[in-house]
Amino acid sequence: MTERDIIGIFGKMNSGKSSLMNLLTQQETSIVDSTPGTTTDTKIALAEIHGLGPVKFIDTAGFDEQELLGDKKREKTLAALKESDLVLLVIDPSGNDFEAERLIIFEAGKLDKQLITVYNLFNNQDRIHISEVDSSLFKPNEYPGIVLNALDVNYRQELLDSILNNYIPKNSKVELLPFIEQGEFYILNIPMDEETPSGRYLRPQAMAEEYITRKWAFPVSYRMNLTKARGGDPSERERWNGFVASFTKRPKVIITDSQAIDILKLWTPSDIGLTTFSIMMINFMSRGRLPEFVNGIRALDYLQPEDHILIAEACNHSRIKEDIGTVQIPKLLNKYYPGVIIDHSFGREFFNKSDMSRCKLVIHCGGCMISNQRMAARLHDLNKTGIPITNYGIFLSYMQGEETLERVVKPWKAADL
Ligand SMILES: Nc1nc2c(ncn2[C@@H]2O[C@H](COP(=O)(O)OP(=O)(O)O)[C@@H](O)[C@H]2O)c(=O)[nH]1
Ligand code: SF4
Ligand SMILES: [Mg+2]
Repeated sequence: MTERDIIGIFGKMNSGKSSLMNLLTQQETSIVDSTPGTTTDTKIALAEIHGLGPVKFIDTAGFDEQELLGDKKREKTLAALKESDLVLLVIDPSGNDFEAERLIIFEAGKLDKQLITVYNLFNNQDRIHISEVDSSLFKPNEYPGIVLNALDVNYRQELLDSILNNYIPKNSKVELLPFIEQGEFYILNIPMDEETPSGRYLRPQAMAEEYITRKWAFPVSYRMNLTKARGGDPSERERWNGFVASFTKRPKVIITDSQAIDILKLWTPSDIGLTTFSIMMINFMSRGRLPEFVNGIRALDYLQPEDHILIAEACNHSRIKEDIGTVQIPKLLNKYYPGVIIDHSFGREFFNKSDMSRCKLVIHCGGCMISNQRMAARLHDLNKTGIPITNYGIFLSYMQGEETLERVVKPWKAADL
């Protein structure tokens, strides 16, 4: 059974939330009244949106109602916000106090919610206030929006289109490894050093192992000794060769830590596919937008000294000695693109820290710790500003040459991504 997408309607009292709910459901499911606070509770309507599927609408109490502070109503409204996959924020632009809206935006942001602003015009003249209100509440292009009159049924289709065009449904999951075939072997190359936390795999490694097993295929892990491999110690090469030769059925694809790509481009037999955990993760977190990240790498060919590059990590994990984002990638950039200026962003910060107008390329981590929504928002912002984005795995592969890049992308192309 597919789960219903939950669309919550939020805003100040009398902003037109219940009217919007009625517009969406075309029924009198909510009580609409001009006496403040009529929607004493959250109201629910189940509906089917053509092109989206089954949805649950939640009409909520005004965020600014006096009694909301600290009482059950407030809890209910916050619970509705938590539950919502999409927040419709209804704003009457004629007002002069937007604290309630600010609070909703803040809470929705904390929860990584998708949000669409709905400016509800009680009066056509109110239109002139929209841009001022909008710039006081949001960063440019932060969220998509629509302007309408909630009582006018002619806006119904426009509103539905805005939802269909902007909302990423929760059921549109992509496959983690779309090329996995039942009954086949897959090698997970997991180099470990003293600093690798014990007792668990990293999230992408654990996800890959679980996914392959679930697909009735066989994940087999190899702990590569990178120091020995890079140092030319023949014992590591022999151990690897022995491992690969031990399969009675050839493994289909090797999924490696991106850091080991320099070794695996040389050590992977030509009949076995090769890709990296970081590439797998960025495709999954961006819901199948790997081609954008692959195209993004071309920006390297046009780099000039003084150009800025942003290395973005989506979480604040503890940094190890030979950290990819802060040590290895900067080293390669400085070597092959002397004079470029490297900026970093960690965790939730992204746009703020470095000056995006100067930025010529973003190199993003696998993004395993952020939500699909936040990743979509990042891509949306970059697309608007025309800044290309690539990824750690793609970058490290490209640094090994065009052929290696082609090779790590091939399993995904074969899966017709
Ligand atoms: N003229 C006009 N009145 C509206 C509009 N939207 C809502 N109203 C009226 O404003 C009042 C409050 O609307 P309601 O939907 O109950 O607001 P809520 O408190 O946010 O749920 C009702 O009398 C609605 O008929 C609109 O776009 N134009
Ligand atoms: S979010 Fe990025 S930096 Fe953090 S663990 Fe995942 S891939 Fe690494
Ligand atoms: Mg209401």
